[in-house]
Amino acid sequence: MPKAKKEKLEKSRLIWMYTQMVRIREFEERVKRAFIEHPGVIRGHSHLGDGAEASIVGALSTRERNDLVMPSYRCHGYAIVLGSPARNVMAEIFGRKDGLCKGFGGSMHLADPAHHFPSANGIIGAGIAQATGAALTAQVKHPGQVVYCFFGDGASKQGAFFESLNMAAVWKLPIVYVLENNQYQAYTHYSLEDANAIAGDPLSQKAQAFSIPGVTVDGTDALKVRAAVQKAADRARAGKGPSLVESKFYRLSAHGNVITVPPLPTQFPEHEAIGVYGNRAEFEKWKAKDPIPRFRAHLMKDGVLSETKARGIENAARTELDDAVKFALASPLPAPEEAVNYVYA
Ligand SMILES: Cc1ncc(C[n+]2csc(CCOP(=O)(O)OP(=O)(O)O)c2C)c(N)n1
Ligand SMILES: [Mg+2]
Repeated sequence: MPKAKKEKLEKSRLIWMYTQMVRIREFEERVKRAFIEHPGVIRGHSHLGDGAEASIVGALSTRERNDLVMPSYRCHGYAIVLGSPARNVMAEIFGRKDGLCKGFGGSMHLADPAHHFPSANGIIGAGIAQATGAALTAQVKHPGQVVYCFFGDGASKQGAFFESLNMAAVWKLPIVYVLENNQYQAYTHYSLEDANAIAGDPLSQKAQAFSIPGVTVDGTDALKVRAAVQKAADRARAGKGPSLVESKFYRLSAHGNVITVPPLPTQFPEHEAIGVYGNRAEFEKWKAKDPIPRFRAHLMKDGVLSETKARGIENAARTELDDAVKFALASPLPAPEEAVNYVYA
């Protein structure tokens, strides 16, 4: 490819990455706000991906057209990056008729097969087994297709993780396992010293048990995630089997938003106030590494993004997401008689 064309392609990809990161953040901000501005509109839990933007977009930027993506229940960002219209994703979280799954899935069970997103999963670790099954189908029926499987640090303790990685390694399945180490498993810190909750740090060393590549990357740096996941995807596509990429970042919000009736007493007022479970010093340390301003500054330094262009992207995302909320609020709830539709067993 001529140099100029390659550079142009590179530039448009970087701008695409920044745009998607901003869209995820704006989306999640609106979900968080909905719990305050429209209490009761979102039923059940809703888990946000702020802090994960570089990890999500860095990984997904390596995807080829037919590759499948299976995130955990912290899944809003994946859907909108893959192409599901933000207004339908928002309507799904609001449980509305115009939702991605007609209002039957909710925040944790988004699915959009037309956009290569078979389903998310509320059961910790279950998606790892499902994605591994999808990779077996890919190997048998769709040569060249790679499955991207995302799951948390907590999920890497589940039996499904060990069984799936064993099978994928033995059968050399075309799958990339992205372990999203956001440092918390609900309210428990991942580190051995702090909580005695998980053995082995870095968590990527679990790959050694299966003789597959395992690497830990700075998950607040979109380009570092992209490079590691690209290597893993190339390997999978070449028929050499799975890899494990541990992407380490920080959950910038609380574990999940939930409206309970009656409301639970606030057990940790300090943490609730800043939206996370950890202490303020820890939060501030990681907030300083917020992936979005970092990537913005990087692109501006390299001359990829101007202030005007960046503001244009940010304003467009705000307009898109304000519209998504309006659309979701205006959409009706599904009719009660529809409750038994789509029930197969
Ligand atoms: C099998 C199972 N056990 C327990 C839970 C309750 N639970 C919900 S979230 C969570 C923590 C998951 O932590 P992690 O895998 O790190 O994902 P994160 O929320 O940090 O993205 C737990 C234990 C569940 N949903 N499924
Ligand atoms: Mg976690």
